[in-house]
Amino acid sequence: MGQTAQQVLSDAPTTHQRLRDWVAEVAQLTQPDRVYWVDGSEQEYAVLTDELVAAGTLKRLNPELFPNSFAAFSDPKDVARVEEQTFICSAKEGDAGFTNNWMEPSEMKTKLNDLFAGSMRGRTMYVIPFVMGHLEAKDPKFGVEITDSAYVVASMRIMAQIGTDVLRKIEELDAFFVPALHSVGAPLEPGEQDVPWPCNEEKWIVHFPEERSIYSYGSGYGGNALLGKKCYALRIASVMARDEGWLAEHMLILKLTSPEQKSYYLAAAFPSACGKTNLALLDPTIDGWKVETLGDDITWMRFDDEGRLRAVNPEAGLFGVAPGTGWDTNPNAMRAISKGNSIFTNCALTDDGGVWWEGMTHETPAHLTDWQGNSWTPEMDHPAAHPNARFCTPINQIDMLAPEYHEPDGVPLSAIFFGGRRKTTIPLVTQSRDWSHGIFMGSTLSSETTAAAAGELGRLRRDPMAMLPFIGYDAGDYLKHWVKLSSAVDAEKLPKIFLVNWFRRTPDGGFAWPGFGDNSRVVKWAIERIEGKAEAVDTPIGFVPTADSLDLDGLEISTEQVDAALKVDALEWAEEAESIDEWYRRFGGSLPEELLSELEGLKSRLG
Ligand code: OXD
Ligand code: MN
Repeated sequence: MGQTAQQVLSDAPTTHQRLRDWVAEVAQLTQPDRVYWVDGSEQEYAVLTDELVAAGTLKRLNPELFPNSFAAFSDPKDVARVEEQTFICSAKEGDAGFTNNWMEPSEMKTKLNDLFAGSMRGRTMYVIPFVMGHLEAKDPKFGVEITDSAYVVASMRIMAQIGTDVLRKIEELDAFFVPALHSVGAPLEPGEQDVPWPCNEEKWIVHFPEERSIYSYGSGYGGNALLGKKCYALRIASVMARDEGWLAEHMLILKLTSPEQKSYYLAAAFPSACGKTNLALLDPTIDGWKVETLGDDITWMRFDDEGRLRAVNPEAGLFGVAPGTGWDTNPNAMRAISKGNSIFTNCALTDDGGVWWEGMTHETPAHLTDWQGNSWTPEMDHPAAHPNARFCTPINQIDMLAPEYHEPDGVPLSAIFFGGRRKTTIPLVTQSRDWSHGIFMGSTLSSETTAAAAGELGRLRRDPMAMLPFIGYDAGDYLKHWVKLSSAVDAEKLPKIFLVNWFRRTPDGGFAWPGFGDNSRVVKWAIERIEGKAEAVDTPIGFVPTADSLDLDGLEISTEQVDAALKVDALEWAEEAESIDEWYRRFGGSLPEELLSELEGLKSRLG
């Protein structure tokens, strides 16, 4: 049936002309049965989730185990971000760079127009005003997502501030907003029965950096469909940041307080599914140190008037990888999740109406329903939860949330960590020689691939600043931006940079380092380096801890393990330098000179 453009306009609860026009235009194109403006209220959430339960998309969990929480199960072909189908359609191909897919913008617009034409038929079109970061920020970053998925609306309410308050602020400031259009690409013919997880085999995640717009078609998976997250707060925000003089990064933010009650803030970049949420919610195993969190995935940073780099988390929720998150490994996350108000996707179900995933508890339940709805027992040779199963939980349910999370201007950083998942070569921790060497470390970051993106697992790939799938423009220009932005700042005030690797193996194949809570020992060493207290060996690759300078009190770890964790192996590094050389050649001419000099410096130090 659909609403006419006039009806859509007369029902629009806003005076913001550009928004009115865009909503009417999208409704005209996509032909939904009705248009609904999301107010963000609790009551609305209750109605939407009831509807999703009735439709079979959500299953209400046992409220005694997980209050006000739901499980969703996706189509098995829609479980992760689709990087091959993710595009940066800048006006010039060179501006997208070699790390992105590109198509000529008008050609892509034609394609998208065809795909979105009638794509919401038989469905409701939801309009979600949202803000990334604080509504009271000096320059609040607004977006409006239009989607035909109520699952997306419910999840966006956890991940961002959405609804009427945001809309009023957009009107009051007559503000710019990023238009973000999403459709699962599964129109319903009259009388056609819907499926629990509508989606389309064909998927497109497209960004137009110059006009700062986002189009996502065919997928309901969070990283493809909750458009405030990767699409806006990283890809589009990285372009805004380049133009406006700040940084949008794939980082967590931690607050650390020493036994002497001195506090420090640290941001850390790791590729997807490499333990950012675990580090963000670290439970320290060393006495007297306190950890609080401000964020687990995305950090926006800018230099303040005093030349300090300040960081804010633009998100309101966690969209964490469930497998590997457990009462042993991450009790803080488990406590936050157990408070409820969460949406779980592709986890297994327990017989008493809860969710379970690999690593959640010591003992595997004797019987489960796996993420594909089949009866499951521990003898089976496939995991019960999908390896990229997710929990979506409000951040304010974290007991250890630092009060500064709520400060619009964020916190001044003392340190930045870059980390990857590497079996060899990269020591447990290396302090960079200086800021420029730290950018070099970030630019050469590498990791074995994980289940967060569709594709082969365990393949080594370079992932600059853990931003490979998220840089919204040319990667060389992005690195130039890092170099340029800090060049005018007093070097003393810059955060100290460290490269870390929790995943190195011993010669017999075991993990050299226990990881999780014991990573607090590495953080402590980094803070002591900043304070000028901890010893280090000045190696060709940077400053690596002496075995004595790491606090290993109470830790059961063999000398062989410590040696394997800290080793700088000349042969491995000769290969690494070669591989960095190859990586750098892929940038063509756009790599900053400073980084080429850093590579030359490394090679000459390695001899
Ligand atoms: C995420 C990702 O979901 O990086 O955070 O894929
Ligand atoms: Mn991420």
